[in-house]
Amino acid sequence: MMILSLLLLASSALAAPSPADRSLFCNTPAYVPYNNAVLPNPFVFDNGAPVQSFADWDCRRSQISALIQGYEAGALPGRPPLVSSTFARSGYKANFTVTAGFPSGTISWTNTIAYPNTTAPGAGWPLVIAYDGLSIPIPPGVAVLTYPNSLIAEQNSSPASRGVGLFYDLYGNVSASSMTAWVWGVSRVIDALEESDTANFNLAKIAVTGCSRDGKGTLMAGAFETRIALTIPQESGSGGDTCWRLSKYEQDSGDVVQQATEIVQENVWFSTNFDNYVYNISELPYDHHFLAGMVAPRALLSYENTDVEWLSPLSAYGCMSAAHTIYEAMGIADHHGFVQVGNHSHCAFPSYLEDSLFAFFDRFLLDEPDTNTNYFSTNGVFNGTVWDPGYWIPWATPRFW
Ligand code: MCU
Repeated sequence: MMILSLLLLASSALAAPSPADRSLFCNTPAYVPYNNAVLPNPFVFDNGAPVQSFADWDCRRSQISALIQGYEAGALPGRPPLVSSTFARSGYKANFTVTAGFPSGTISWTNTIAYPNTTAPGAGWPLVIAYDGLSIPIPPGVAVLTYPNSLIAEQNSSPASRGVGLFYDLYGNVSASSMTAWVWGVSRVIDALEESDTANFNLAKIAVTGCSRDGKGTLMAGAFETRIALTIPQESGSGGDTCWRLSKYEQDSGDVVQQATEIVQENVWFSTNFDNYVYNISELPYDHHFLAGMVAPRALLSYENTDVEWLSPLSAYGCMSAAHTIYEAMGIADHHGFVQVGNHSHCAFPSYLEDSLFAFFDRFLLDEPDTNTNYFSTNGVFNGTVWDPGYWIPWATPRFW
């Protein structure tokens, strides 16, 4: 018997791990030594081994999640034991109040919902979660839930807003930045919707959007909350769909853009740990193309505005071009859109952008799977700074499929 068990042990130790078992071998440290001025290659593991398949990417994505939390976002807590909601509807409006926390204490906040004034589809309404307030047009047949993210974590200034808001009333003095706290709150809204008999949403069809600082938060939500089908950050600028390295390059080239050294002093969107890296950006073993890549294979459509130099226009285009390689590796480049124009004020949405926006809505929220979503473009107005993809994106893109 003893010999038999020894034999069994030996043979299971020698067998190649199945894809499910491989996750057991996925190491996800929060810090890894690194130093490279150009954009890091998303297609190598922390230990330098190549990432070649969807199964590899599952592990790589977990590594990226750990790194982003470790270096700049702080730790994202999971679902607490208590999550519940109340729902009060009047006509096409409703209040959806979420309560979440522990037996020792909970927090509550009210989200407002606007329903379409037509008959609900059998599967329930597709839903857009709008950070603070909506600044894009929404096509007919989609409901909007306005999420009071600044109540969950304040974002007025640094350091005054640090640790202020409902999330911190619940968790105390933790590493999570305001943007991370907002992700947690979005996840609790979705938890509560999953358990609500009355709200009537199709939870396979959830989008999230927000502009500017709330665009940064939107990208974080799409990256960390996999129940979101479509992520639409609008003019998120630095700390959003731009890369720290490219914003530094733009600034060093003479443009006045927001970069890491400024952003950590201005507000509390990042953890205090990020202060240790803002003068040593090359030491980050990731950049924001990895953050955007965490959204894949789900849909991501970001808008940028070259009229606002502060938003770091070259950085946004370069960073999203780098993120695009992750969608290309998956064979779904058209799940990732980027549209960068000028001639409008910050967070305005000119009507000629509706083609791309509604195409993404049609395809990913409104059951029109054949819609063309190939939208990846810039007007190229980079204030004289030169974009050199061969230098910044030195990797070859693998093919997972
Ligand atoms: C683009 O988002 C921010 C930007 O990062 C800040 O530097 C600036 O103060 O505010 C922008 C914003 O949120 O505008 C509404």
